Amino acid sequence: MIFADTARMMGTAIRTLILAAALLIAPQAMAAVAAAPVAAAPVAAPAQLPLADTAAAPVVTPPAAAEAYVPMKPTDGKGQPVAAGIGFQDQYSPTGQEALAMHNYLLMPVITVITFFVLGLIFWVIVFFRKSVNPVASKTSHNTAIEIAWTLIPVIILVVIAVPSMSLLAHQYKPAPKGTITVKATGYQWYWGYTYPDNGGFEVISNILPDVEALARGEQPQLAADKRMVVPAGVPIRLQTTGSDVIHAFAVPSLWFKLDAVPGRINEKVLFINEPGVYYGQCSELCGARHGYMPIVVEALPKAKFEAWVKEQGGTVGGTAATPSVAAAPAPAKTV
Ligand SMILES: [Cu+2]
Repeated sequence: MIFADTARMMGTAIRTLILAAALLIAPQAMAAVAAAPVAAAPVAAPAQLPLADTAAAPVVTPPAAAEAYVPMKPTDGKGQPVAAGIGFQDQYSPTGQEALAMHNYLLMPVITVITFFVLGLIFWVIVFFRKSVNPVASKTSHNTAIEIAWTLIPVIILVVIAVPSMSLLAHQYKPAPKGTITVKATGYQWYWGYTYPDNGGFEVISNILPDVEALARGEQPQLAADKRMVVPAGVPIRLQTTGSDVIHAFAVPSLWFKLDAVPGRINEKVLFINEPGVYYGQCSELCGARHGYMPIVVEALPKAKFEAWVKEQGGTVGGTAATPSVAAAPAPAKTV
């Protein structure tokens, strides 16, 4: 007893001495000594730590890491605006490519030719028919040949434009074939919700990311969202839009897709994405204070990866209750 008491007193005295010395030496040293007793005191604790680690490891890490969905990194210049760009974004859907080709090879040449032709006529008149050169104006009021020409040529131009135009319009509104999956985009003030009625009906709520976080993820500010609308690539998707409060519009320029999201009704259009990638858009109907802060991020994945993502969200694949596994239970809470 006496020995034990003496030992304890000596221990306290030594510790006090060390502390005093440390105070004299340097503040850094003091911090080190102050930390030392904390680490040294629970002698039994370090022995338990590895035990706790090994017990927790198989439960937490491996299942999550095995099939975990990782948001795809966007490709520069693909599916998003480019700096100083003045034309359309590159197109990644069949109708988009058709429309872009029509714009580039039909509309732009016609517009350019007509503009320069009219500009030329104006200059011709200014130069050759000004008062000093042509003091006596012509009294001609009718010229059958010219009148037929300026009626017929515009008609031919309009017909030439109308034929591919109607065909493009028809392609854009072609109903979805049977067996395609449906995705419903709901506009809320001010975020998007993506529902997968053919995959169990879960909804993914998508909010804008702060600029700093967007940049950290390699995405453009104002365009990145925390959750994406994940869809399969290379298959037609029946995309429905609706609004929950006011009119919004679901628009993704690089997929040639724009459809109003109107409360109380469903709009529908086929979305076909040629290849996997990340495609950005924005709400395109003035919908209130934060209208400019509800970006759309569509991530197209190969079908198998899309199905893995669906399961991860707690959804089902192929119309049947594919895997109502343990992992499926907590997922809906995660997505909302
Ligand atoms: Cu909106």
